[in-house]
Amino acid sequence: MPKPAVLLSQKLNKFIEEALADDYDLLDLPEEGVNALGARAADIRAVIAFGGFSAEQMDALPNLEIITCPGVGYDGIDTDHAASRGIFITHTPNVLNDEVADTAVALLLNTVRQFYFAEKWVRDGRWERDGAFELSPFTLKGRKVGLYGLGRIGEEIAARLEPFKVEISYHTRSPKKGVAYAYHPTLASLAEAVDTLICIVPKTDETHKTINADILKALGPNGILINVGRGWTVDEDDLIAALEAGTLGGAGLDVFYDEPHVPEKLLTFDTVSVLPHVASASVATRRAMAQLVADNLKSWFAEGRPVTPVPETPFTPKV
Ligand code: NAP
Ligand code: 8YV
Repeated sequence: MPKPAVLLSQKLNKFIEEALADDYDLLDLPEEGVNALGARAADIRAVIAFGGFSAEQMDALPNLEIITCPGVGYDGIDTDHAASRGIFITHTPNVLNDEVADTAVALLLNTVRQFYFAEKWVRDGRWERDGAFELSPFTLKGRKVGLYGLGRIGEEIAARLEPFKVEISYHTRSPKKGVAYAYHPTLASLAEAVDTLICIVPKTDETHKTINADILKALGPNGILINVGRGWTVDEDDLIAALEAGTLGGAGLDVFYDEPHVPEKLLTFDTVSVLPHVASASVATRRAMAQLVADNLKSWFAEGRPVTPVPETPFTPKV
């Protein structure tokens, strides 16, 4: 029995190849794209893709059965087209919740207390040379934190924030059962009620640039925006304008609109903390994500059922 051929559409998680090497015939996506696979295109039964896989790419692979996304966000993978072709999509929910929630809290503290700049002060020898670092203009104490998104990761962020004694509320499309935090039916009403907004919603048509000038202004001059969801959700021009005008206090960002590009202007504010999309990027968590990719493929090829399919491709057993 030949090993199933699996196409790696990009190299993001180095543990994936390690987890799949023994059981699959692994192929790299040619730089010229799927059409350059030639005769091998017909062999491919699975694709590993993060950040997108189009209908056109799927159609170049006539025997494609499953696309496994090594991340929880599977935006850019054409779910409708996959469903119409009977192609399953899987992702890696839950195994990264803790890491991403930890990062959100770290980013929040870094932003309000300017710890990056404080550490740089020491490393640059300025403590000894120039004296004490400046007082941070913001504090976490007494903040009202609004979560835009209260799913798997949002809930973990909220749980971590409880001991900080901040007031927590949230906005999602529908109220979450069994949750005591105050619910806001719109993002605008959440932003009016809080001074700190944490974004952890997926990239969808509905969430495009929803964090705009009005939302940022509502957070106010003491306001802080934290984004660990997708850069897609924030209007970066509006964010820069709000920071420049002082209508928003600061921002902590792990994700950007056009990664890896980060608008240069954002880097000029010492009330902005930036990370290169590393919320899940620890060895332990990336290994767990790679293992879940492998588990999905194993279960699919052995039993015809993936472990963690996305909701748009509801599970129907192959056998
Ligand atoms: P999840 O469990 O599906 O939660 C998504 C939450 O967003 C839910 O509470 C959902 O509630 C809400 N939501 C969805 N669409 C909305 C809308 N239009 N308006 C308001 N709320 C909306 O997903 P998750 O596992 O927590 O992950 C969330 C996202 O985080 C991922 O999709 C990914 O993009 C991002 N992420 C980023 C990193 C990183 O490295 N920075 C790592 C992991 C995940 P309702 O359905 O009730 O609206
Ligand atoms: C990673 C993510 O950057 O899971 C997501 O949606 O954005 C992050 O965990 C991604 O999985 C890269 O492998």
